[in-house]
Amino acid sequence: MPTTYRLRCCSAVVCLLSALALAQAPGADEIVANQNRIPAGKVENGVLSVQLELRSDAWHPEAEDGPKLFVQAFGEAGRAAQIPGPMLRMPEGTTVHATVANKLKMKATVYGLNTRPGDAKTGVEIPAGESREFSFAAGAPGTYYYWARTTEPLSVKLVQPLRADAHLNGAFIVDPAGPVAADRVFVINLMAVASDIVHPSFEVVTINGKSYPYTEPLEYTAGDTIRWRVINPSVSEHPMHLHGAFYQVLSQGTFETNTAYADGDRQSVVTQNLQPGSTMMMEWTPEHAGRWLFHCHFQFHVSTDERVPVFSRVMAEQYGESEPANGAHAHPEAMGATMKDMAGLVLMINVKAPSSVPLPTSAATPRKIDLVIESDAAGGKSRTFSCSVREGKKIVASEDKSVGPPIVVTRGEPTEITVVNHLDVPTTIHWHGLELDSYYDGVVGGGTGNQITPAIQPGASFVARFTPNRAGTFIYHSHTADPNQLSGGVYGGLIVLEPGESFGAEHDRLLVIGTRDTFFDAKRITVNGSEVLSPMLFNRSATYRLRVINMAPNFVADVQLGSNEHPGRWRALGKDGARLPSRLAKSGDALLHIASGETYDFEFRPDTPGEIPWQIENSINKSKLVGKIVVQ
Ligand SMILES: [Cu+2]
Repeated sequence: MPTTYRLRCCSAVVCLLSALALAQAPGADEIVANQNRIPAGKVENGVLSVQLELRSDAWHPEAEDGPKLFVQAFGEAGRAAQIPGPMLRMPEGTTVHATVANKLKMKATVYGLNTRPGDAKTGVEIPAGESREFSFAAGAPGTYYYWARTTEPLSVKLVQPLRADAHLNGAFIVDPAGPVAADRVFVINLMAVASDIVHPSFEVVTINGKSYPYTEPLEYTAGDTIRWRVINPSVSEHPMHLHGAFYQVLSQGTFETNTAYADGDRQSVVTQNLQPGSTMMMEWTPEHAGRWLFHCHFQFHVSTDERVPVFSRVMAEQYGESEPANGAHAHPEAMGATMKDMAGLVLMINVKAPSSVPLPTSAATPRKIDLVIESDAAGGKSRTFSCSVREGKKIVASEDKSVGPPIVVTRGEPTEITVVNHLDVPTTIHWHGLELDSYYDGVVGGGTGNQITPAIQPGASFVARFTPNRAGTFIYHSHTADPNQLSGGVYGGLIVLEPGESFGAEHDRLLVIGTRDTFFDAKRITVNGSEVLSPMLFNRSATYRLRVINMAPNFVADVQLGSNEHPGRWRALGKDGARLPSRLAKSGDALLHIASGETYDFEFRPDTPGEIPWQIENSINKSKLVGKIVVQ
C-alpha cells in the first residue's frame, strides 16, 4: 500500500503530493518522461495534424518507482501525458493543424502555436473544459518551443512558468527542407516549490523529464558527429558545460526566433550560458573514449549536498523515504560507473573507442607539477583551503588562501600534475576545458575499461596527464559534491600559453571570480580569493590580456570596467580557451555577463592616466564588489 502525504496545497494551483517509494509500476495514467525521439501527430500531404490536451497527473522525475509529484503536462489525445510535452517536429513548408483541449480545472493560456518567427506576446486563452484549434504555416527552420501557463507571473520580469505549470512546454522543431542530419532534442525544466511553515522550498530540475542519475544515458563512438538541440523554457539561466571536448554553437534562439550561424561564425565553447527561454543547436565530436558529462555549472542544479534541496533529498528528510537519489533507486545503466555524486541537470555520455584505436604515445619527458591541497587548521563553517603549486624547488601559493595560484602550462607540452590531498575529506580535480583522457578528467567514475577515476582520499595523491592542444584560459577546480571546496578555494586559473610565450603582470591580469558562501544566495564575492579589491595598476599604452574566470558555483556575475557614463573599452579575444569568430572578436564597452564555468579573454589597452572604477555584481541578488583601476 503506498502511503501518501500531502505536502502543501496553499493555492488552487500549487498542490504537491508525495508517495513513499514502493516497487510499483507507474499507473496507467501517469505522466511519462519524453526523450523527444518521436514527433507527435501525423504528417500527410504537407500537413501536420496533432491533438494536444492539457492535463494534471502524477509524474516521477527520478526512478519510475520513486517519489512522485502532481503537475500539469501536455499530452496527445489517447496517450499518456509527457514531460516535456509532445514534440512538434516538421519539415519547412509544413502547415500545422493543432487542437488543444484543456482538461484542467482552470483556464490556460497557450503560447507558440503559430508561424515562426512569431509574436512572443500573443497567447491564446482556453477556458477549463474547452478546446481551441490552431492552423498555421510552420515557418522558418529552427529550434523553438511551445508552452502554456495556468498561473499568474510572480513578477513582471518572470515570464516563464515556475510552479504547477512549470512543465507545460514542448519542443517545436522546424527542419530545413531536404536531408537533415540526425540530432537529439533536450528540454531543461525547473519547477520551484515555495516553502511553507512546515516544508523548506526546493526545486525539481530535469532534462527530458528526468533528473540525474535517472536521465537517459547517452551512447556514442569516438569520432561521431553529435548534434543536440537544447531548449531551456525554464525560469533560470543554465551554464551548460561539456567535459572533455569543445562544442560549436550552430544556432541560438528563443521560442519564437532562431539565428543559425555560418561555418566561420560559429563559437566554440565548453560552457554556453542558456538564458531563460532560450534555445541552441550544438555540434561536437568526442575524440576520447570514456565517460563524459554535460551538465549545468550551477552547483545547486547538480549537487547532492544536503544544503542543496534536491527533490529526493527533501523527500528523504521530510517523509522518511529510505534512500536519496543516488541510492537504492539508482538507474542501473547510469550508475554502473558510480558517477553518483551529482544529481539534477546532468547527462552522462558513454563514448566507446572506435574499433581500431591508435593509442597516442609520447616519447617526450613530461613536465612535472604538484598541486598540493591543504586546509586551514580552524575548520568550521566557512572553511578555507590552500592550494600550492610546486615544480622542482619552486613553490607558488596564493597570497589569499581561498583560491589556488594559477597553473601555467604550454600548448603541445606533455604535462603531469600530481594532485596531493592533505584535506580530511576526499577531493578530485577537474581540468575544465582541456581535451584529455576521461580517466584524468577528475570526475569520480570516469575513465575507460577497468581504469576508473577514483576520488582522491585524504593523504592520497593522483597523477593527471595531458598535453594541452590549445592556448587560452582554462580552470582547475574541485569536482566533488562538497560545496566547501569551491567556496574554500580548491580552484584556480589554468593558463595554457603558446610555446615561447610568458605569463606575467606586465601583460596579463587574471581575475578569478569566486565566493565564500556555499549557499545559493551568495553575498561574499571574491576576486582571486579576496573579498576586498585592491587597486589594479596598469601602465599607460601597454597592452594587457585580461583573463576573466567565474568559478563562483552559484551565480552569474556582471563585470563592468568604468562607470555607466564612461564605460571602459576592451577587445574580446577568446571564450573558454577558444578563439572567438570575427563577428564576436570586437572592441566594445567593458561589460561582461559571465556564468559559473565560463572564461573570457579580453585585450585591454588603457591610454589615459588616472583612475577608473570597476565592479563585479552577483546578477541574482545584486551583491557587489567595487574597486578601482589606476593607470600610471
Ligand atoms: Cu542550472
